[in-house]
Amino acid sequence: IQQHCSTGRFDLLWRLMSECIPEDKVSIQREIVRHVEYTLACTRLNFAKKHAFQATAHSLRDRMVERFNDTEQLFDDVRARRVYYLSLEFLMGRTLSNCVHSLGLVGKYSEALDELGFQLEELYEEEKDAALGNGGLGRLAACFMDSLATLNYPAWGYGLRYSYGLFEQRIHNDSQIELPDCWLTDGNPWEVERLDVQYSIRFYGHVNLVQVNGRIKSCWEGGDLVQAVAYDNLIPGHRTRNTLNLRLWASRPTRQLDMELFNEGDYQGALDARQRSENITSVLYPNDSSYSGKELRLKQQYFLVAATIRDILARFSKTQESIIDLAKHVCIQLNDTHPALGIVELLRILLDEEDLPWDQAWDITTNIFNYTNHTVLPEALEKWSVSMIERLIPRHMQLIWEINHRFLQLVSLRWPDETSRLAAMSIIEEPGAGKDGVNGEKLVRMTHLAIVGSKYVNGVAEMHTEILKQGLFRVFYELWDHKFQNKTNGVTPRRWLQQANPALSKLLSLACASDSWCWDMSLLRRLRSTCNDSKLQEQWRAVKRGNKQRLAMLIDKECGVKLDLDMLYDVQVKRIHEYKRQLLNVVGIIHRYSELKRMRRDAPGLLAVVPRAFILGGKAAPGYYMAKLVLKLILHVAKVVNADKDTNQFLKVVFIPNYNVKLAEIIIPGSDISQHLSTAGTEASGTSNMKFAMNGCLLLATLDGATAEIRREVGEDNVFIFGSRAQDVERIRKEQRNQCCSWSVDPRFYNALSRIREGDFGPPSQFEDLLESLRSERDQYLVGVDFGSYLEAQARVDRTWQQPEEWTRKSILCCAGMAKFSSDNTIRQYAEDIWKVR
Ligand code: B1N
Repeated sequence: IQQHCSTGRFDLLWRLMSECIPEDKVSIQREIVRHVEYTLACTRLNFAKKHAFQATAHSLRDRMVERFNDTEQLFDDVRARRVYYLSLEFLMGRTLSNCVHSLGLVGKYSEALDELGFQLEELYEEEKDAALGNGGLGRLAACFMDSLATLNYPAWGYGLRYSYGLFEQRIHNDSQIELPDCWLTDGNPWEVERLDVQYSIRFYGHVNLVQVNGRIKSCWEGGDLVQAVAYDNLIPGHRTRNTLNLRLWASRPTRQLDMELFNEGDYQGALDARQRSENITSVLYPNDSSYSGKELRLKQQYFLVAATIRDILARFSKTQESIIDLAKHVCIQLNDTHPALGIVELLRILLDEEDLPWDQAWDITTNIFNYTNHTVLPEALEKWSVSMIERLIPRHMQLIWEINHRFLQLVSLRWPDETSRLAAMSIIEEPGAGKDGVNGEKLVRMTHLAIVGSKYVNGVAEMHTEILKQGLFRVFYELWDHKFQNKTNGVTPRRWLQQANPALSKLLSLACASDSWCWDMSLLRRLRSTCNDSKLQEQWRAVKRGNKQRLAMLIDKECGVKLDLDMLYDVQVKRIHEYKRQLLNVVGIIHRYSELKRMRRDAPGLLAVVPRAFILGGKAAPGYYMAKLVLKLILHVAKVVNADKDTNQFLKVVFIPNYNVKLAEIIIPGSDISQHLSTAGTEASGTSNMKFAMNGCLLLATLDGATAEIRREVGEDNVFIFGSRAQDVERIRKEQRNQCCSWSVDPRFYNALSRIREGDFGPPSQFEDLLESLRSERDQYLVGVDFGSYLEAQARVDRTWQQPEEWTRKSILCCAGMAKFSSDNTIRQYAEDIWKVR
């Protein structure tokens, strides 16, 4: 900078720049009040809580901007190799608490606000969740950003700035209704709008061959242009000045109006076209673990990667390095296949704009991209119709054909006589090859494109990665075993322990004689030696009771149901999906209810039964009929059970509407046990299991996803496991389908179902399709097969609860053994094994 400045100007800038905003109480107050008056244009003598929140947020944003600028300066100076995390979803939740914690300013901001007449904790409640994600996949991206910043990596995230995040769920007439999530109506004090960072993104049009300097080149022209505008969301590291950026793109009408329409006098028509382009980033697709082949979704995906690759290349070009060295300086992680078109987009630019030869362009591209797979469910594997891609991004379809052609040549060299292998590995699925080929359409298999175009491919838990290598991607593993890696998911202990559970955090710091566990969770292992200590146990139970109280208050407010603090709080919160088997839980509740009724009849006196509160929450995708039926059943069962004075003190069922990040932060610390019931082999990892265990909540789970690893870390005796094993599921399914049942389904299962069929929970006709799906020859997810084993596990839970010391011991050991599942650990492994960044 000095080279480009006169000495006087440089000295002045340096002096001004070196002055950081001071961190004392009075300066904090001055900054907040300054924002009230000059940013919000309110009067500083009288402002509402809402304005206090916004001004506080602005003052913190300023501090992050300082740190971010320094961070960028440093990484430019040292020419850091940079990593980019591309995701269609970032489920960030709220920012205020995380921000003051990471800047280490909780105490000072509390004090400063106190004198201004506000409680910091009250201001937390003013903030809406940033819900730009569906569930685990989007929240993982958010946890990763936190760890990347905290571990001082040179990383950026890239995503979309949806105007509407995940819908708001309301319950009306025992059904889910969806309302738009208008999260930006009061503005967003955290983001930095970058009107100077804009790119034109092309859709449709055609590919021409043009001659340039005697060479024939492909040139994509015409069609529609849409502007991508950058919005930066700064990500503070904890206890470090390192501050990263999550850049989200919003679509805007292009600056070029259709002049022809204007000249013809069609003013309205020209403006209508502008209006249409606003739609691309308007709403998040509300599907979790399934995809919809809608053109608008494909547009979102291309829009994200086109703007992002432009932006990455613009930053790279400032380094003055040659484009040939791009892969030395840049690394990209694809969060599932959703941004996989980035591979084709970079290749296109290297070929058509940088004029590199194919082999070189392909070599650079495949050394930059890496792909994380998050699911093996067939309905979630993206396949775009060739004709749709051809129309929307014609040059990319040409390139996909060429990539596939060269790839299949490689395969046939390796296995000359195996044509079936070509069909199995092809990026293109021919009509009839899979059941998706509707109307005889050719489809692009995005998983195959992502594998072929990536340096490394990873699964998100050991078991999931094995299933990829031995099952879904077996043919690719046989070709390229070196490409496949495991990276078990993790969650950030800052948000999920320090911020969500202040009472436990305090106790942990006391018990470990250090508060560094938040950065190094292996310190929590110290608890192992004192898990039987009666004083620690007492404190531990007091903390849990406080957190249960917080949860009980939430439930009273949201559901109008009062829960006794002595009940066992049994929680299942996650997206509603058949494979997650909320049905197993509900049918189990019906069984328990029937048993209670029977016991009441047989012995009207005292009952020696563990009182349980079943607490459920989760959204159903708006078009997912079966999930909505399951929700309806939960609501009906809750209504009947809660109204029954006979059983009331032993059994309550509540459904908390609109489960989201901010509710999770209260629900998880207040849980005694949590249920993770997916049919073995279907849940890639699960991440709420990690959050629950960290907070001293026991797990009742199938051996699926990350559960086996959690069990290994916290000890076999401390997790309640049940159900069929993954390696048996396919065989059992087949036997069930063929009705050659060696699998006798527990009679208690059919008895519970007859309660539904006989109308105990409302008109049974409404649940016909549900009951039908549970007939043994159609029971795809083995609800009936696993039911007996599930009830036995629940009985073990009850017995353990009756021994409070034993329960507390397990609870402590769960928390003590979770170091492996800090996202810090996960991110370090990505950085070392995949990204090779420091
Ligand atoms: O990703 C999480 C895992 O912990 C969960 O087990 C897994 O189910 C989840 C299409 C998905 N897999 N696939 C999706 C989301 C949105 C969409 O449109 C698929 N989500 C997961 C983190 O690894």
